[in-house]
Amino acid sequence: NGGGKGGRGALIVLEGLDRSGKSSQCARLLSFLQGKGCATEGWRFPDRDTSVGKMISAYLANESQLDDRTIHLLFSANRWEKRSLMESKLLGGTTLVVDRYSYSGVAFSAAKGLDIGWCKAPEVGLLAPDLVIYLDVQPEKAAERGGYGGERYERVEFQKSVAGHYHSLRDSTWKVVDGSLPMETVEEQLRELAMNCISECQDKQLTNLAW
Ligand code: NYM
Ligand code: MG
Repeated sequence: NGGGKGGRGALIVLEGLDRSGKSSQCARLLSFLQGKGCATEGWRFPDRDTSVGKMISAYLANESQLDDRTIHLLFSANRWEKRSLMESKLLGGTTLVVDRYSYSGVAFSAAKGLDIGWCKAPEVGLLAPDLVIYLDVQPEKAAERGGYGGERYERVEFQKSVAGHYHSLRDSTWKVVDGSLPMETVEEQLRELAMNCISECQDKQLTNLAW
């Protein structure tokens, strides 16, 4: 791992609107850390490979209809079904770079009008990230980036509301990076944030989301 002291891995989460550049930056960060010889895996939520993930994927593709609270709980269940594996990877010294996490869960559901407290409740007890990097891009700018992929939620007005809810979730683990800067500049900032986080969290205990 990063410091070679046999400490735990870091839980690093990237958040942001659709088309904010998260997936590209996750891939770049992952190969950078792996190139440094740091044990790192790239994860993403929703994890569409599980049976719960397949239900989520069908919903996002508008192939199925689900009640707003039902889909919220499925997104949460999709994190819960991965919790123990995440924990063992982290304790074994592997850093996880995760594309979306509980903050997406809360921000997107709250943007539909669900109560924030109700949205947060099922996330309590999941692993708390050591670092949340929010890629800040204006909803209008994000929409210009090659357009949306046709999934549910990919509309500018809705994304504006999501952005507002993300804003209200910011806490001390968050670092906001200007996602409208050139890709290489963003990449450089992420590298530095990640390297600092990895070395700082080696001796820190893994905690749970408390909300
Ligand atoms: N999304 C993602 C949620 O609504 N709740 C969640 O808990 C998570 C993890 O799913 N528009 C939304 C955000 C995205 C969509 O994500 C699919 P992606 O990163 O495009 O696969
Ligand atoms: Mg998407």
